[in-house]
Amino acid sequence: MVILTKPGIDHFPIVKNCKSSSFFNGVPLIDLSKPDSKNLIVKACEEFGFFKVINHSVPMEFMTKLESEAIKFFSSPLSEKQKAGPADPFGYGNKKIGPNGDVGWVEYILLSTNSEFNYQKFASILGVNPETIRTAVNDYVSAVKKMACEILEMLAEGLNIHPRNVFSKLLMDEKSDSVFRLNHYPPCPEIQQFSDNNLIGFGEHTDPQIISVLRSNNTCGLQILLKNGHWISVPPDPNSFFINVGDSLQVMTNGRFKSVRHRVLANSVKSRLSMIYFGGPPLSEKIAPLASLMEGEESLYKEFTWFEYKKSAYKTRLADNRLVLFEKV
Ligand code: GA4
Repeated sequence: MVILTKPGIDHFPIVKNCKSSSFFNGVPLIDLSKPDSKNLIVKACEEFGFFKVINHSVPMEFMTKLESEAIKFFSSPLSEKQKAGPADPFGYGNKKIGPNGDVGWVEYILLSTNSEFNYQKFASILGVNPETIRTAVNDYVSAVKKMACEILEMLAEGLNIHPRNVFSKLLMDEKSDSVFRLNHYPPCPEIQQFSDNNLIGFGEHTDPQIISVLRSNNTCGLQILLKNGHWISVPPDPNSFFINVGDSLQVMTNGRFKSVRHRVLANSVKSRLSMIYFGGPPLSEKIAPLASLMEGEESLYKEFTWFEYKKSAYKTRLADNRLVLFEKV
C-alpha cells in the first residue's frame, strides 16, 4: 500500500488503489439471543478479532437520541466547538488525532466514562447547558457497557474460563479506565474526482483496551485488515454493533485472539457519525495471559500494568504496533 499526500486537501493521508466500494459479506454475525453464540464469538475473535452483534439489549432510542445530540454539537460553529478543545486527550479534537502528529478527515469528542470526571468535565467540554447531551451519553454508555460485559462473559464461557466474569469485572470496576468517543467524518467532495484514491478519516490502528463497541449511522467508511493482508469494507448498519478485540484482550488470551487493525475512509457525499465505547481495565491492573488459557505455554508478553501500556501507547503513532514493545524476545 502506498501512502501519499494529495495537494489540495493539504497534508491529509491518502490510501491508493483501494477498492473501497466492494463490501465484504463475511463479517461474523452474532445473534445474542441464540444459545450457541458463545462458541461463535470465540471463533470470530480468533479469526477476525471483529464481529457484528444483532438482537442486543441496547434500546434504539438511546442510539438515536445520542446521534441527534451529537449532530447538534458537530453542527455548531467551529469557534463554539473549539471551546471544548483541544483534546488533551479528552475534549473536542479536529483533524489532529493523539499527541504525535497523526491527522485525519475527522472531528471528535473524547470523554472518560468515569462518572465523577463526567460531571465536571461535561460542563467545561460541552458548554453551559450540557445536561441533555450528558444524559444521552450516560444512558447510551451504561447500556453499551452492560452489553459489552455480557459479551465478555459469553466469551469466558466459550473459552471455558472460570469465573465467567474474569474479563467483565474489569469493565465493571468503578476504577475501570474506559473511554467514549464520538467521531464525525464530514463529507469531502474534493475526493470524488480521484477514483482510485481514498482520503483517510481515521488512520489504521488497533485499540489498546480490552474490547471496543462501535455504532455508526448508515454511512460506509469502516475497514478492517484481514489476516491475509487485505483491507475489506464493512457494510454500515445503524441497528447493530461492531465489536473489536483490543490489544489487552490479545495479551490476556496469550495471542489466541488478535486485536483487529482497522481504519475509516472519508466519504465524498455523506457524513459519517460513529460512537465508540472502549472498555478498559483499572490503571493498576496487571495485563497478563490468564493461567487457564496457557496449557503449559509460555507467556508471549512481558509483565505490565494497564497504566504502563497506556503511557507507552500515548508515545506511539496511530499505525504503530504498540504491543511489540511488550513482547518477549
Ligand atoms: C486508539 C483507540 C481510541 O480511539 C483512543 C485513541 C487515542 C487518542 O485518540 O487519544 C490514541 C490511539 C487510541 C492509540 C495511540 C495513541 C492514543 C491516539 C494515539 C496516537 C482514545 C485510545 O485509547 O487509543
